[in-house]
Amino acid sequence: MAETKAADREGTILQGIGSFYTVRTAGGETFVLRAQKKLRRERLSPLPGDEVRFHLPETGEHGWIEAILPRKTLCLRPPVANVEKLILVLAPEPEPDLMLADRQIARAFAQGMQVAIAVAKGDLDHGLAAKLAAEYSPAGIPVFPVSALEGRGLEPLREAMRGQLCCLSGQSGAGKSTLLNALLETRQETGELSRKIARGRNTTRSAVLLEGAGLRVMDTAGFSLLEAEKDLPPEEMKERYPEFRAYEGKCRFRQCVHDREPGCAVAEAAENGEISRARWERYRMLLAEARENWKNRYG
Ligand SMILES: Nc1nc2c(ncn2[C@@H]2O[C@H](COP(=O)(O)OP(=O)(O)OP(=O)(O)O)[C@@H](O)[C@H]2O)c(=O)[nH]1
Ligand SMILES: [Mg+2]
Ligand SMILES: [Zn+2]
Repeated sequence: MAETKAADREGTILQGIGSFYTVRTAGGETFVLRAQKKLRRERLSPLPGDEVRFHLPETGEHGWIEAILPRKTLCLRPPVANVEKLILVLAPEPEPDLMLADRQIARAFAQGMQVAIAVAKGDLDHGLAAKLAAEYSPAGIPVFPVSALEGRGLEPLREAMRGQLCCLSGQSGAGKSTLLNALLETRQETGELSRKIARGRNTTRSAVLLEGAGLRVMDTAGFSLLEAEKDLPPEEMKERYPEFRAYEGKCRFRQCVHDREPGCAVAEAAENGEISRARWERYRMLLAEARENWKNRYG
């Protein structure tokens, strides 16, 4: 019989730490692998969520990731691959930065992801979820009030997450890891846990894909700044706002970007509350920023 090379296998990256990647196969086997040099050379850094081809050595040592299979979606911040639904976690504290939320939502839509909002720490404040629902439901973004502390609202959120690779994202301290523990009934490190062991604030450092309760979810590190996109034509910004679609073609000017041009149907909808006025105002700021970046894109 002819000599056979160790068979190629496939799996999903759960987590990358340094140059080591934890990969799980469909059969549930887990391996710690390194990425072949050519992948690093091509700047194709493997990411959590990536589907990869790998091989195992005949003896000892770790195996090697040989190839990253084509990605369905790519998120640069947090850096994760193949996410189908972004679950934005907002909470009464830290105070939600809705401009940051809108930037993330816009990029998720541009990647073809679905978006949902989880309003965490419902035990602290009961008004935030209603305010966010009013702002985001015209965009078709469902809002789920939850409290990991009280175990409330978890099942409707689980229901919305089933069958899709989901990613929890949001500001540091919003309660992502705590929420994920409640959803999956696991124990990831959270802010509180670390305070107990007196190592200072020990929050999530890198993305990790977890599975359980019929869910596949990534926990990610919180952040508070999102660097600007340099290569976005400003007139494409409006395509990332699902709530504008019903008014497309109804503005006076065919090239209207809904920045308060005369006879703009979107501006009118925002003025009379058919869509969220606050979100439209933030859209206009993001549009101004996109114009500025576009002008300076070769600089
Ligand atoms: N009152 C209340 N506090 C919560 C709840 N969920 C989380 N917290 C607290 O919020 C703090 C931050 O929680 P984490 O889950 O670590 O937040 P995170 O979003 O994962 O933060 P990063 O990993 O830094 O991005 C901790 O002190 C939690 O105990 C909740 O449902 N109610
Ligand atoms: Mg965390
Ligand atoms: Zn318009």
